Amino acid sequence: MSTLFDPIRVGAWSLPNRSVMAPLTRNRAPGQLPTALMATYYAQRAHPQHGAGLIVTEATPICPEGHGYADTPGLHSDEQVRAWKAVTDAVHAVGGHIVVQLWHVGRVSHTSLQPNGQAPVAPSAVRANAKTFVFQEQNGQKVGAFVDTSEPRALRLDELPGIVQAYRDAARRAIEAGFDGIEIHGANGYLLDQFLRRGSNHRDDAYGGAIEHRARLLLEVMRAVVDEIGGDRVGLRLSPVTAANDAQDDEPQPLFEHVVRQLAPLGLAYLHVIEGQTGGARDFQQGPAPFDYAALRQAYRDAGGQAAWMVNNGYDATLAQQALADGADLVAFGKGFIANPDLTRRLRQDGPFNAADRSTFYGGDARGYTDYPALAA
Ligand code: 8OZ
Repeated sequence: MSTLFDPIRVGAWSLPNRSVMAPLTRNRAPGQLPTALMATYYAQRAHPQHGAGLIVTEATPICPEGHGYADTPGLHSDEQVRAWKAVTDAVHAVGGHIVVQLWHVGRVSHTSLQPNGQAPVAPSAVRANAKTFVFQEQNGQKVGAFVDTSEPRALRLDELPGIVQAYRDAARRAIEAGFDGIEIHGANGYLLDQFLRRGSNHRDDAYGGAIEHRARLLLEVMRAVVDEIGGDRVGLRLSPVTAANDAQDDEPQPLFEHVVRQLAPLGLAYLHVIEGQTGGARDFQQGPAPFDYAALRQAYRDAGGQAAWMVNNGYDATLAQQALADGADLVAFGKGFIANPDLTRRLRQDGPFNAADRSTFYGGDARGYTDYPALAA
């Protein structure tokens, strides 16, 4: 039987192990530009045996309107492509693999983070009952603060092709920047997830209403990026029952089974599923019954889908091994990789593990970022 420490072929990549560094927002990219410190951070976690078999970067907006948190790095300018190239070069220099997570926050934003202070865009003009992260000046100091999201405006039908094009352009830029591929962020209540769910999508056009309509934008985005860079370099993250960022839907099972059936012909590298409430309870539920993740995977396989199946949320070594035995291919770890650059080595030898310091998750400098020690050689 396979273990977390065995190599695996995923799409276009030969990965040295099955432990994945989950996408983690860290708010250390002033001016929306990746930094040398970020290159160090990712390279520390990229060792083929001790680190992640695959790194998924922090969520990275595809266009200026896609930003919803302070100091997140974008991938919509040539300058950002050049800055990301230093990150991918550093990861590849130690033998690692890295994909960039492509993001549009939709309504989870604040006017102060939008071009010209405009309203964030969304499927419908419904404000998310959620917070976003901004920096405010206090006595000349830059201080991080969580504030309510702003009231969004509904995207017009004629604007949706531009959204799809922005994902396509970002996918092309990702390859130019030296990434091994991309992960589309379809989870956690951001734009694509806002279209999927009834709580945030009140449209009465071809992109709202029936499940087939609400899934349309996500599927158009997936087909566009696959056409641009090839399915074997593309993953997708979903979170079928999360309530993150006010995501709400009473019928997640048929919704997400429809989505994965439609994805089956695209030849994707992987599907990445957050089980339960993001960063919270694994048995979290929306709708009438517990979500059946095995049925979701079976729906995908029955439709001919062959992508690797990546699971995430609260995994430790024991639970990860159980998931692999039950048919998962990859396991993504978040907080574990924040605090342990050599997490895979520590999982293999059963610890010890550094504890993650929550106070340095969002914003700041090297502290709580690149200063977590690896085990001595
Ligand atoms: C934590 C803070 C800000 C953003 C997500 C991109 O939940 C995020 C995120 C997480 O997917």
